[in-house]
Amino acid sequence: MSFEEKITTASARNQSRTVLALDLEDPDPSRLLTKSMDLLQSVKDFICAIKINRQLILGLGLRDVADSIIKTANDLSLPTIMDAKLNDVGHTNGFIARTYFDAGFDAIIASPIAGWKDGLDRVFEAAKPGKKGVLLLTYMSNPGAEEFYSLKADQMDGPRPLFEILTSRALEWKANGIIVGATRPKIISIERELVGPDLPIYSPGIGAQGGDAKTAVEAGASYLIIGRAIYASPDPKASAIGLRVKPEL
Ligand code: 3DU
Repeated sequence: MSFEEKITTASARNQSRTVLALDLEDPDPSRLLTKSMDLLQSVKDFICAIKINRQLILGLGLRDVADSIIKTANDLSLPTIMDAKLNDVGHTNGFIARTYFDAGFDAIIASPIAGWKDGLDRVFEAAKPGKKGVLLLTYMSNPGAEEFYSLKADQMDGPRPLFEILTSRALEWKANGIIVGATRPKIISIERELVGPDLPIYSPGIGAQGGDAKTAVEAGASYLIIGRAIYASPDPKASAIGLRVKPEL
């Protein structure tokens, strides 16, 4: 099954658009692993995918993440996304992407800023054989993101904001999704208009960063990336249920 088939199936099964950001912290690796696995077990029926970033890889090591979290996710039929925010030249991008895919990740997040030639091309090449997904960051959720993503750049048809150019490239390069902060519902609507109805938009920044789940979906988000609003809640399971936005909305 491709990454897209896996996430669509899990989303329909669990009636959820939530991608759990498993960003727990603990200086003790064995406690970190236990906390992560416990959290996963408590919310598994209310999410459609798991996103892991370098924070957890640094704490546990790739092998342990693969043997525990990715294995459990596979058993639960939940796809895993590696938030590598890849942004390098081709050969290291390719190596890093292949290493994560070989460890079992179903998709990877990259920044489109490196451009195609000898940059992003290698990430897409690495994704092809295993039908893995490539998600591209087109507008971040933090306040400082405006400094660059909204900058206007001259194009053949006049000046356009950088985020619109990145979004056009994501379509051209056949990315499996784009990432736009939930803190900016207006930008989500503009990007939805640009990409049409089919390309999934993943939206982080719900709760702790001020974004709202329903507003983001109404603006055009397909999936919601949620971390602290679930794992830092006194009752993660109840929060995961409360933040669930059903796929048909
Ligand atoms: O704010 P939260 O705790 O829900 O975490 C959001 C997650 O999404 C976190 O893993 C972060 O690395 C990721 N993310 C953003 O927050 C903002 C972006 O623009 C892209 C990814």
